[in-house]
Amino acid sequence: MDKETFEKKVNQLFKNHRELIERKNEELEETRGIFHRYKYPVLTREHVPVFWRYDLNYETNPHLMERLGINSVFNSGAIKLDSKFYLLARVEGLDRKSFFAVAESPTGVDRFEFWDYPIVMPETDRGDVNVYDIRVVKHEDGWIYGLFCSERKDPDVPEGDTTSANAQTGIARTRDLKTWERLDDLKTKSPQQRNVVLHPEFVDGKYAFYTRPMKRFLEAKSGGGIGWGLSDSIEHAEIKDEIIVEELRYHTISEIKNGLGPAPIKTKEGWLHLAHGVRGTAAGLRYVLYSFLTDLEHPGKIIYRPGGYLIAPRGEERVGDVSNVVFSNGWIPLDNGGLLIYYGSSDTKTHVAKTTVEKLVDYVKNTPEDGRRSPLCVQQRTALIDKNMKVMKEKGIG
Ligand code: M1P
Repeated sequence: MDKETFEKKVNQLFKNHRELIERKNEELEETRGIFHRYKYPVLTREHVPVFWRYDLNYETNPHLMERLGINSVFNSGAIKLDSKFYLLARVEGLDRKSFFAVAESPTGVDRFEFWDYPIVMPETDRGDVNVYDIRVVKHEDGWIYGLFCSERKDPDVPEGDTTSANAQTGIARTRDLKTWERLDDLKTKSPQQRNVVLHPEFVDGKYAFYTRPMKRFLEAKSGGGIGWGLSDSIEHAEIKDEIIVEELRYHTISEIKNGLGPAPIKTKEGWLHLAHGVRGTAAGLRYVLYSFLTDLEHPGKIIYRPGGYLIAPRGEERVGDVSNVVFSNGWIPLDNGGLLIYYGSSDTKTHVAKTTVEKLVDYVKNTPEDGRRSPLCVQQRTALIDKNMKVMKEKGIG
C-alpha cells in the first residue's frame, strides 16, 4: 500500500468510528409491558478507539493491520456522575485478557465514547491474571467502589493443569473513575468468590456484601447461591459469617447458578435487585436476568421474589462467544424515575433497556412466585384467567 492510500484508509477508519459513536439509538416496542429494548447495542468492539487497535504509523505498519485487536466489550459497570453516564466496560483483547475502560455518554442510551486510555487498575501483591465484571457503587462513606473478579491460576492443582483458576473479589476505590486505589481482596471462607457486590449503605455500622461462594471455578452446582455478609473494614475486607440468602432451586431459571448484578437501588418498598440466573439445557447453559426486592432494614432478606425471568437473550443477543447469555452488572436510576439497565449479551456486546423504578417494583411485587410444580403453575394461570373472564364479560371483549 502506498503512503497516500494508507492515509486515506486511516481517515476512513476514523470517519467510520465517529459515525458509529454518533449514531442515534432507537427505543424499540415495549417487551411485556415492563421495559423497552433499544435497537443498537451501546458498546461493541467497533466502539473501541481506532488508536487502541491499529498502529497508525506507515513506517511500522505499512499494511495498516490491527496490531492489538479487540474481541468483545460486555458486562459493563455503570454510574451517573453530575449529568454524564459512564460505563466501565469489560474490554477483552484477542488474547482473552480483559481490562476495564470508561466510556462516557450524554444520554445513557447512545453516543458512548471511550476515554483516551483504559483504566490502569493497581494490583495487590498476588497480581491479577484476568479482571472482569466490575460493579461500581457510590457508598455512603463518600467513595466510589469498584468490585470485580480477579482471576489467577489455581496454585493448588497438579502441574500440567492449565485451566483451573482461582477467582476472588478485587476491591478498588476512586473519586473520579480515573485514579484508583486498590485495597485488599475480599477475604471469605470460600475458595471461589465472583459476582460480589457492595451494598451502598452501612448495615449495623459495617460494610455489607452480597457474595456468590463456589467450591470450584467453573463447575456448575458447586455453589450455594447468593450470599450475604458484613465486614468491619473495607481496606482489609473480611466476611467471617456468610449466609446464603438466595439459594439455587430445582427446576427454576437459576437451578445451576446465580449471582447478583449491580448494587441494589433503594426504594420506598425495599431494595430493588437485579441478578442473573443460570439453567442447564441440552444446548448448554442459559443465563437470564431476574429481579427481586429485599427488606429496607435487612437488605439481605428477600421479601418479593417474582417467578421467571425479567430479561432473556433475544435475537442477536443470543449469539456470541458464550451464546445464550444475558448478564448485568450495571444500571442507572434517572432523576425522573426512569431506569437504564445495561446488560452484556453472550459475552460479546453491551446493550441497554429502559424501564422505571416504579414499574420494576410493581413487576416484582405483583408477579406471582415460581409455582415450583406444573399443577401449581396451572392454578396461578387459572386464577388470572378467571379474573380476566369477569373483566372481559363486563367490557364485552374477547
Ligand atoms: O460466560 C457467562 C458468564 O460467566 C460468568 O458468570 P458466573 O460466574 O455467574 O458463571 C462470568 O464470567 C461472566 O462474566 C460471564 O458473562
